[in-house]
Amino acid sequence: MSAEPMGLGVVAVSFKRFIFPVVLCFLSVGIVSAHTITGYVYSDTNSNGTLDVGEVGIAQVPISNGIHLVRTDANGFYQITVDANDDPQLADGGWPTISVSWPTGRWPTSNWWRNTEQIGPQNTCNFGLRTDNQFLPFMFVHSTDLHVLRGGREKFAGFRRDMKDMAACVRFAFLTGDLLDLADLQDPSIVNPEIAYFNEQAKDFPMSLFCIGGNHDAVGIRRPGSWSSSDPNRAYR
Ligand SMILES: [Ca+2]
Repeated sequence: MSAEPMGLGVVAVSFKRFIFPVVLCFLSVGIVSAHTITGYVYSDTNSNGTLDVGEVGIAQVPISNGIHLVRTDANGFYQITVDANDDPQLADGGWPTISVSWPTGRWPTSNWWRNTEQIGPQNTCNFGLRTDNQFLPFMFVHSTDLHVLRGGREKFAGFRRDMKDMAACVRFAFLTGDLLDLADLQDPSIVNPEIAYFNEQAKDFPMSLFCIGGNHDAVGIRRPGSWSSSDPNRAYR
C-alpha cells in the first residue's frame, strides 16, 4: 500500500490487493473457553447478503479475530478460533468478534464484522462480497478521538456536513476511538444522550462509515454502581 497525505485527515491510497479494515476483538466476561467459527466468503452476485445456490466462494480472503488472521481456502471456506483469554483488555465486556478484509474490486454486501452473539450458537458465519468499481486515487477520511459530545453538538454535525460535501470523491470515513467523551467514567444520564446523538448523526451517513471504539468507549466499566451489567449500552456494545 502506498499513501500520500492530501490534507487534514485525508489520505489517497493505492491498495495493491486488499482493504484492511480493523476491528477490535471484544470478549465477554462470561466466555471462558475457546470455540471455533466456520463459514464462507462468497461472491454475492445478487447482493442480497445471503449465500444462495450457485454463488461461489472466494479464495485467499483474510478473516481476523482481532488477534490472529486466517485466509479462506480455494472454496472460500475459513475456520478461526476465538478465545476470551487472548486479550486481557477484552475482559471488560462484549463478545468475541471476527471480521473480513475484502479484496480490491470487492465490497461487502452485509456487515463486515460479527460478534459471537450475532453469530449464534451454531458458530457459522458467511461474508458476502459483491464486485465494486474502485478507481485510483482511492480516497478515504480517517478521523480519530471525536469524543462526542465534547465541544458541543455542532462539532459532529459539522463533520457530517463536511463529509457530505466530499462524498463525490471520498469513498468512506473511518472513525477510531474514542468515539464518545470518557464514556467509561460517566453516568448513564451523561453517556446515553451521547450515544443517542452519535447514532443519530451516523444514521444515513453520506458515505460508508466504519467505526472502532477506544478504551474510553467501554461504557460505564469504570463507573461501578451506576450501570446495570445488563444495560444494552454498557461496555463494548
Ligand atoms: Ca446472494
